[in-house]
Amino acid sequence: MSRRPIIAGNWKMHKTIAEALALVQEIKEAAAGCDGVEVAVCPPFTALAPVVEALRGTDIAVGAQNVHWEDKGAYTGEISPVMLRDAGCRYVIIGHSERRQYFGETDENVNRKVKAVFAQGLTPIMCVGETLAEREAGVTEKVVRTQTEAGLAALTGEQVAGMVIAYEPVWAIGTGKTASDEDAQQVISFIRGIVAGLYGDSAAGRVRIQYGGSVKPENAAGLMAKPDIDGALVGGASLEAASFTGIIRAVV
Ligand code: G2H
Repeated sequence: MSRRPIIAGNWKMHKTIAEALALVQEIKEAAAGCDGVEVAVCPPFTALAPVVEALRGTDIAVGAQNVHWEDKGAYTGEISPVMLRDAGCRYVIIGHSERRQYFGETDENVNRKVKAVFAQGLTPIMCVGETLAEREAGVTEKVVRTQTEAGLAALTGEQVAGMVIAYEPVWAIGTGKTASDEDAQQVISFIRGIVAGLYGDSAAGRVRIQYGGSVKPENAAGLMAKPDIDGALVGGASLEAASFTGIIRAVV
């Protein structure tokens, strides 16, 4: 089954509106013609609407980095799926390890958010991954299974087939350490197997599963050559047009 890879830039808490617009202008020019790969950028909330406007008429999608599960209400400081749809987003990153680690994101909340995002016609990029201590304790598969099963609970097979899962080993995030191509392929294939068990072979064959964690132009081609790796969620290297488009070009 052929799946179109997706390279998504997770800008985290970087870029003012002016900086965001300058970056997408460069990405737009440099990524022109890279048709074999889907490209998405995930700016901070403040830059979402201006970036959507700047990318209008291109194939580059825009995503948010977090969301609340309610559509509206007394949740000071939160942003709802309705607001993200209104701003022109297509994707929403959910359950990034930094949300889990610093902001108490639980598997249950990840699942609520995934369902809420689907209800507004948006597509979740759901992140899972083990810490260094968990990897060293030999419980990577147990952790990834728990996160994946909880995050995907009560979805339909069609929803799962259409979403994106990002495998991001926490020890490889922003550290310069990348999982080896084989390690990443092994865990991502394991995740695809979990999806097959829950939602059947068709959903497992269609769901796109990215790798994330210190992806750079130098290591992207090897990772993307693996049969189950369908793109990358890129942090640090997505903040400069040259490195981000270098990764895109390594895939096409
Ligand atoms: C993992 C990744 C983006 P980086 O968090 O989601 O960041 O590429 O900087 O490791």
